[in-house]
Amino acid sequence: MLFGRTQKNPIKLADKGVVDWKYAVCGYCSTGCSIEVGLNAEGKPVASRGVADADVNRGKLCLKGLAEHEIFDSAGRGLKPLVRKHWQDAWQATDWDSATTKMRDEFRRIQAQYGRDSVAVISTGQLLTEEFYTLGKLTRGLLGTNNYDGNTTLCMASAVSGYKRSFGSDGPPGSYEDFSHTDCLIAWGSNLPEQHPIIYYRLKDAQEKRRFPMIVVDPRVTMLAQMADIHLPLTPGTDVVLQNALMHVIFKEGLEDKRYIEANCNGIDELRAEVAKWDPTTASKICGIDEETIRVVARLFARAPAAMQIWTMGINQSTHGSDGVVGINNLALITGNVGKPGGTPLSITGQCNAMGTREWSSASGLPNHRFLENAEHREEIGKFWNVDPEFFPKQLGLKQTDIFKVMETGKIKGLWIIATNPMSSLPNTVRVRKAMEQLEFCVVQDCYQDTASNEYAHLYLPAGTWAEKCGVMTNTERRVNIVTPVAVPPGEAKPDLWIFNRVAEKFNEGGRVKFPEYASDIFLEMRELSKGRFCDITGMDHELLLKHRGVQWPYTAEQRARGEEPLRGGKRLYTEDATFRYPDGKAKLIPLPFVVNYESPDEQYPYWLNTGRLVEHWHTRTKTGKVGNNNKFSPIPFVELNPDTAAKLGIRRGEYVRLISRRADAVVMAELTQRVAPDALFVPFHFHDCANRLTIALLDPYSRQPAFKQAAVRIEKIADQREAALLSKEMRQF
Ligand SMILES: Nc1nc2c(c(=O)[nH]1)N[C@H]1C(S)=C(S)[C@@H](COP(=O)(O)OP(=O)(O)OC[C@H]3O[C@@H](n4cnc5c(=O)[nH]c(N)nc54)[C@H](O)[C@@H]3O)O[C@H]1N2
Ligand SMILES: Nc1nc2c(c(=O)[nH]1)N[C@H]1C(S)=C(S)[C@@H](COP(=O)(O)OP(=O)(O)OC[C@H]3O[C@@H](n4cnc5c(=O)[nH]c(N)nc54)[C@H](O)[C@@H]3O)O[C@H]1N2
Ligand code: SF4
Ligand SMILES: [Mo]
Repeated sequence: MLFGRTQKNPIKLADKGVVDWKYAVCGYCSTGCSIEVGLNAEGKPVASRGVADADVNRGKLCLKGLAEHEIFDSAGRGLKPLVRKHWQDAWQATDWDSATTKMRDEFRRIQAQYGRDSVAVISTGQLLTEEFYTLGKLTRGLLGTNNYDGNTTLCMASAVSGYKRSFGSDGPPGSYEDFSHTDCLIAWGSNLPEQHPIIYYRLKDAQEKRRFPMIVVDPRVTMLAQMADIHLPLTPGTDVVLQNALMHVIFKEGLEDKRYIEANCNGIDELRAEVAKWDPTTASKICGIDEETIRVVARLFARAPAAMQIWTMGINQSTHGSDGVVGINNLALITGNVGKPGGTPLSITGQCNAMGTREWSSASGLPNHRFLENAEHREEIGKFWNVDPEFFPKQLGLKQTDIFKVMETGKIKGLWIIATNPMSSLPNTVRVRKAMEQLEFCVVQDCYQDTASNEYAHLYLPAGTWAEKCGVMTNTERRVNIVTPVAVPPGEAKPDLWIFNRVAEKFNEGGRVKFPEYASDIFLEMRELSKGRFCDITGMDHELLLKHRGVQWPYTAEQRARGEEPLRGGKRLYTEDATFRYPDGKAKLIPLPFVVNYESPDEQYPYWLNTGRLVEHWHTRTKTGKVGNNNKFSPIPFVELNPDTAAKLGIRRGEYVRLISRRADAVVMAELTQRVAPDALFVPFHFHDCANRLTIALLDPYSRQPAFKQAAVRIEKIADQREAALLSKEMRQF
């Protein structure tokens, strides 16, 4: 294949002998790029390419998507179910029937001895939606534990909680298309070019066509901050103060949208009373942004005909996570920037199917945003599943972060971990280890056998991954898209759906509850449950999703019958007056008082510890650590350190240093960069036994999401660099 000018050094792509291309959605981030995987004559996946006619990515992929076919055949894949008596024993191979029988017997024994909720189930944002739905039915309908949650509590919980508090329901109201209509954009704690490269491409493309100002709020000079018109490097954890000050200016200068507020919002007086206290002079002393800049940004935002806000973990992962989201919603509501083209508060989701789990997994209640607390919902789902509604708990159980705390006290004895790696990804992992050691029976269901969490398992179930399976995923903009099977799982590994169905058979006395075997049939079942609801997918089926490269919800049977173009599906929510999900149709403006309730630097631990991500790696590196073209960019755990601080401490670039927090220590390589302020450090959390040995398990009071972005540490020089290198290597064996 030739590109560019044929006369001068044309780029030549290696011919990989692709004979067939198969369709999928990327299994990494929530952007939802459409991918085609190329198979050679032997049927082996050998290439990945973006799908040109897919609206999301328009032919493009980032470096993770481009190498995604390499994960099928990567090191460490689980090939057989494994069992052992104690987690310190050697593994013994077993067969699926014995494995699932053992699982039922152990979970039932533990429940009989310690109560129904003494078994916990921890799921993820990285399965297919039909798998989530099946797991929810099995957990809520048969296993019967209320301690069922997912890693989304580490990720999107604050966004969900903030949307619910402001609008009466979860559901991001905007689309990527809004970038093409907006006149001003504020990005709160989000580093799009690295974490959502193709959403960033959509933003950049729109900005080049219609110049609009971009304001980035982030203590670190991220790649996005470098592209910003105004960068606000605020004091960590103080976003709510800045939001209050922006609203203060907007009200003081009469820039609010009075008509919109009158027609759509409750609580304006209470909000005004709180923000009256946050004049820019007072606020700037706390958030570190000077008063004049606060005024300029407030005016830019409020005067823009359409203004948009996006955010990710810089907001969600804080003790003010849910409040930060409500603050964003407040700003959007008082300026009338909800549900209109270019005017939206759009939470940028994390994992490929974090949205699918919110909609269908029942982890936060019952399917399709139904609540356990609602008797009608329990009745309706009980009837539909053929489960006695009295079997359902009447209140939501513990969130993942609380489950681990309770586990440490010995009240939870059984655990099923599915497609998540909490030994690496939870804060304060020294404590997580103690919790895991208490377990009488732990099942890990993962596509890799060599994960840190599997160290503590008694039973390991080898799963297929990504396009070794079939089903749908929902992306950040509510687009439901399909993964078709490209490869078969290796060895005796099986798709998660198959595993759930086999486990369900063991719990399903007399076959009382129906568990369809195929994803397409499960989708039809979900479709029925979505009729007339907010997330209505009655107009969709697998074929339609494939044809259109995904369709945004809501897309109803009526829309389809009318022949309405599916791509126009659900571009925006709350497009008309009084369509919010509270009974009177109005949104709530919620005042946000501010208290410092997180760890901040002091004399003993003088540096802010900020943790996050790199473009080339995915979370705990179970995948990207094994793909050469990802891992080579950063194979070693490191800390970003300001050169002035390094000079003060006598630390040179490339030297190993020890970081120490009140929890534990970590040995990392020093990378000197102006990206971080002199009193701040940034450590990527991708490496096992590194960042999360240092982080603190303080939680947001509403969402129970951890404050991964704020902790205090000190730095120590290490005299023996050879030993430090060995120590650091030991720490990254996973
Ligand atoms: N390459 C890659 N992409 C990914 C992922 C991955 O692992 N690798 N993971 C996916 C997932 S699950 C998620 S959740 C997303 C996360 O995507 P992002 O949230 O964009 O990524 P992070 O690096 O976790 O954090 C974002 C920023 O928050 C900033 N921040 C820290 N403290 C504060 C604060 O107090 N206020 C503000 N305003 N900002 C602050 C950090 O400096 C950081 O730049 O990425 C998704 N995409
Ligand atoms: N310090 C710090 N910690 C953080 C964060 C941070 O910013 N800072 N971010 C948090 C956030 S936002 C997130 S989302 C979490 C992520 O944390 P985790 O969910 O723990 O991280 P992953 O490495 O994505 O774990 C997914 C696991 O599922 C497996 N897997 C992948 N695909 C499949 C599949 O199809 N089936 C099965 N059965 N298994 C599969 C993978 O091998 C891997 O072991 O980390 C959180 N932790
Ligand atoms: S931007 Fe996200 S969805 Fe798109 S290719 Fe990269 S990792 Fe995959
Ligand atoms: Mo996440």
